[in-house]
Amino acid sequence: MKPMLAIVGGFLGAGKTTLILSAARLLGQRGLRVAAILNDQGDDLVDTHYAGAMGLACDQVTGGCFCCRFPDLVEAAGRLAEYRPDVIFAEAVGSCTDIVATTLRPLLRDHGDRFRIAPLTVVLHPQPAFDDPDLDFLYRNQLAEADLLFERGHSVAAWLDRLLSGSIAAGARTLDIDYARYAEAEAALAWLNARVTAEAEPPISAAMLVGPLLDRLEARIRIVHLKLYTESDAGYLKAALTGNGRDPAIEGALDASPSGRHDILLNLRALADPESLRAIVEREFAALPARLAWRKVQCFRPSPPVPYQRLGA
Ligand SMILES: Nc1nc2c(ncn2[C@@H]2O[C@H](COP(=O)(O)OP(=O)(O)OP(=O)(O)O)[C@@H](O)[C@H]2O)c(=O)[nH]1
Ligand SMILES: [Mg+2]
Repeated sequence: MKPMLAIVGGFLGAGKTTLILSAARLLGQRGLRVAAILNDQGDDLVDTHYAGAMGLACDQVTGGCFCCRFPDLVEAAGRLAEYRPDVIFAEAVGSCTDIVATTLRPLLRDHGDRFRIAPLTVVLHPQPAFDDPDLDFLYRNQLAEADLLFERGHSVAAWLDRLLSGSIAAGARTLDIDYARYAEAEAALAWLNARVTAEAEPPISAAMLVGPLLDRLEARIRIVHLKLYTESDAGYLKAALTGNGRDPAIEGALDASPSGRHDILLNLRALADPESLRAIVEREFAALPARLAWRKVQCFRPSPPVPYQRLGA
């Protein structure tokens, strides 16, 4: 049986990874094997670490979205097919749209012999609308091309049943989208991915490290999605903020004991220019009661989308 390849799109922080992980658990209970492809403009992805830590077979496409890195997507799916999964979920970059024309239809045309191509799911963002015109543009286009919508709080099992039923057409709606406007909207965002080691003497708990850091970053940055994943000998902690003034979502060992070393992975998407974003992040990290070693920092604006191919209406 060919594995089903199911693309899950939706805005930054909408809940794509959360949905994929819940779906993987449910399918696992039904005796099915699941794998996932995560996708981002940069590398060092919190989502991949997290999904891997949850025991999911994962691969990733980095350095651009599925549309611009189409051959990488096909390769990643081919690698995962070796695990003989029943379903491969592929999470698109949260600022990406026009997925039907650039990814789903080419998959249907050229790779339908290896994969059963599922309808495009778009996860609704908990915020019904964005007051920023660039974010609004991206989000509206994402919704317009969905074959299936998933909304938080609704039944994951019911969504899966529809996804797997074969009764919903895949790639039914293509967009008529202005790529110059699309590029401009994405360029309003800045991406920052950092890997930092913090050594604290006396040892400090992850919660004591992360809590004040989130407060300080939130006060200075227009956050679209901030994900922070920290590991120490006391366990892991994942914190996420999907906007300013919201409560962070925390998972993992919030009550973990103090530790002398924390390996931190930060993925931050913000309405900002990359240079100021990086300066703010470095300044606020420097205020931590710990000695820092910056292992890697990437900070950039997404480059204009140039699809590998496009099969319009
Ligand atoms: N309460 C609740 N929180 C959710 C749900 N889905 C996602 N979240 C939270 O929303 C935040 C963002 O979820 P993710 O699944 O990381 O979102 P994403 O779409 O994968 O984000 P990007 O990969 O950055 O585009 C996380 O902190 C989740 O815990 C949900 O169904 N209910
Ligand atoms: Mg994600």
